[in-house]
Amino acid sequence: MQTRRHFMASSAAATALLGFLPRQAKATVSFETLEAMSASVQLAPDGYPATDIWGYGGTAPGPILRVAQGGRLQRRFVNSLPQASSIHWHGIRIDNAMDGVPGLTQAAVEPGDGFDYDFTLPDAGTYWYHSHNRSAEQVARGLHGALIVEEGTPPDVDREEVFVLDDWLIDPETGQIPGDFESPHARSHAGRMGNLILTSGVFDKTMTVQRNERLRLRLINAANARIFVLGLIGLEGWTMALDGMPLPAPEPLDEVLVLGPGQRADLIVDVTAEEGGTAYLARVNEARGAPQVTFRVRGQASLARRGIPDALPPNPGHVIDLSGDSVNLTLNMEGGAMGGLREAMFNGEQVGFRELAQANQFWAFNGMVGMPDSPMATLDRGQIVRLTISNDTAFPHAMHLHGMHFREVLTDNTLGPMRDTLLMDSSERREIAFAADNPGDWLLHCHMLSHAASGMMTWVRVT
Ligand SMILES: [Cu+2]
Repeated sequence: MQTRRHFMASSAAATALLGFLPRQAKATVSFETLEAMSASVQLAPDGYPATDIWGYGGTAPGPILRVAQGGRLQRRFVNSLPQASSIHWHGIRIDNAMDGVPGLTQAAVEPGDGFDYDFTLPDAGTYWYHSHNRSAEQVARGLHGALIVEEGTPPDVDREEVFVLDDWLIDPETGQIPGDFESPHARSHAGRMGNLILTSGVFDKTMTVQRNERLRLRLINAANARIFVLGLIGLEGWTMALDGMPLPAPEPLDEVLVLGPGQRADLIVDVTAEEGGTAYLARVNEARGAPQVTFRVRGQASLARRGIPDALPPNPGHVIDLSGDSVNLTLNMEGGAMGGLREAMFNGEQVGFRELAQANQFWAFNGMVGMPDSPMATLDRGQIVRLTISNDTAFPHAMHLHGMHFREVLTDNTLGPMRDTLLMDSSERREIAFAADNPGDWLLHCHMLSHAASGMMTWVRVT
């Protein structure tokens, strides 16, 4: 007869076995991992020291993730960093639980822990993923990468290139990233600017192309604060999509393309420079212009250029109809150096600007500094929201809404392109409209990451 002791021992063994087996079983179907880890990489030009970074898979930017439109992205995020972290999937119309915002949609993933990200991707386009914990530090250390959602029928081009634009702050003597991620000056002014501008982790990115070759360029501004002002030299083309979303018709790019932090653009360009010549994607706001990407033209792809490309197929849904009822909201941005902010609510108390500065906080949304406990608005699912944003500060800001794209309401009451990040100049007042059609708690913040860390953060709830 089985003794009680024997029974307990064997049931404990059985429990242990049961506890063990499912984990084993799960491991065989587990997601591919995306591991955030330390690594040493050569970012600076040859002759300079290598740089210690934090990167997904040990590279910066991380691996390009590609998924078919309507498909599913499944990754086990493994945090091998010395800090807690999370991944935000920027611009994705995502299940709220997968949005990667610690304290709002999930707990930060502690060192040594993991988190399974699993979501569908309804919209084709150029997106990106990045850390959303201590992001002013973690994104600057390299935790970002491209997320490409491919159309069922891709446009007719000869090749595609993904260019992640970033600026790194590197000590040229040591090659290392200075640890002053909470610099009061960066926080209170334009944000943390780098001294080494890279394209997909490469200094002076150069590639060989052919005359009349047609390229699709997917540009992503992954910088903490830098605004890229870009132009084409020896290339001619069109803006096809902004922030992932196709424009109704290709827009000739004959002036500059401005990309604020977090923003993306899809271009189709033809190489028009002569054989043996050089073409550039260039930063045209710098003295005499500076090459972002250099294209050496060798040979000829065809005798003549092709015609104007067809528009990219529109993404499904995204209806913003202003003819019916709407909820009207306002967001006043105040603070920063030379901003004249006298006082604001911080941690439940009204405090003066000097006291805020001592707490290393500088910015307010509607008189409130930092992430409020309650949402700035609770919206019924499906409501149309019109949000007027006033930038009463001396600096530009890149306002990013999670979970839903918006369109700008232009002065003639027409709607601008669909975006997820709006770059606003100092003293501007702009209106955006969106359909609150994705339930959950969604962040609305400045994508100058030092600004987000020092006050510019709020959220809306869609019920
Ligand atoms: Cu800002």
